[in-house]
Amino acid sequence: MTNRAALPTEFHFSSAFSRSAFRIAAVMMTVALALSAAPQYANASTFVVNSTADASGACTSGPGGCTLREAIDAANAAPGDDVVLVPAGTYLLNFQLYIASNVKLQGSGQTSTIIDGQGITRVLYILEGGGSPVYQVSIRDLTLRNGNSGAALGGGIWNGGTTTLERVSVADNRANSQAGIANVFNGSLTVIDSLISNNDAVGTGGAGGGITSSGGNVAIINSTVTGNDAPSGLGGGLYIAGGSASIDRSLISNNHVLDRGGGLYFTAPITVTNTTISGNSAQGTTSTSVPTDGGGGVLGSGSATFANVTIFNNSAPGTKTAGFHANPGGPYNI
Ligand SMILES: [Ca+2]
Repeated sequence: MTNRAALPTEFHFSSAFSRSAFRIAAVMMTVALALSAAPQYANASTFVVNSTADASGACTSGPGGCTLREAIDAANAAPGDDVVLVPAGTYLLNFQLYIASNVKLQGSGQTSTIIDGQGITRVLYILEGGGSPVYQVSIRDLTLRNGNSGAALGGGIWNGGTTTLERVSVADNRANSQAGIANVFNGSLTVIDSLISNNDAVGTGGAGGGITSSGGNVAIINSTVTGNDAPSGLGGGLYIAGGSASIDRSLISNNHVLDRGGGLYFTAPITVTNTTISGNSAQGTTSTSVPTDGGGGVLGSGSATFANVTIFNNSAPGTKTAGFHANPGGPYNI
């Protein structure tokens, strides 16, 4: 028996016709599998980034022919829902990337695909749709870091779309206010298996170090929000000011704020479950007229449900509340 006969290709094709038929069937099967795996991108074009440079122009398939900016611009221009594949590399931006399309941005891993604003520009702007979210955006397996939007909101991400982050790091971004991610208008944000770290809202009165929402729903699932800072304002880790929010199976730790709500500050409805809030701190500087104010871990007002939440080792000075402080406005189910 020959090696060939022993291979698992023993279909014993008797003619060129049957081999062609098999190939066609195989291609159809591959297409069907691809479509079933990503039905929301069924009409997708795929743009493959092959340069770490930051340049604008046509996205072409030759060596160095498609930068990240060119791939996203191509996806914005192409009809249908598109995929941008971003291989391992550090992508230094000179200006923010602008998403105005349904797009899936797929990196190769949080530690290998790095998109870096160099401290001079916001990293990602996801266009709002005049008050309603129009773009479906999925970002997976990459890091967005070192953004700086200055006086504008959202040093890492300005989100006006319906956006999901999965296995994404949003780290070391700056803005005067709302440093890591600003969820705005009717934008909605889902954060899964991700890390929001060391983002700083550095302006006077700046609020929201990690994630801020004045928009639609924010859902944080199995993620970590840590080391974020609003050194002169409210809401070091998370600032939920509009819409609604849910936090599940997550860790909010070691965030800091000058004023109130070191880990979490909320004035909109929120549900927190199966989550640990620890090591956060608030100085409570503007709350001297309310001696128990502060909220090193959490400070909020409005409807809230906390279930199976561990709040420990947070701090605030003097008589101010270290762990959880709720202003009138509940009810609270904690
Ligand atoms: Ca498109």
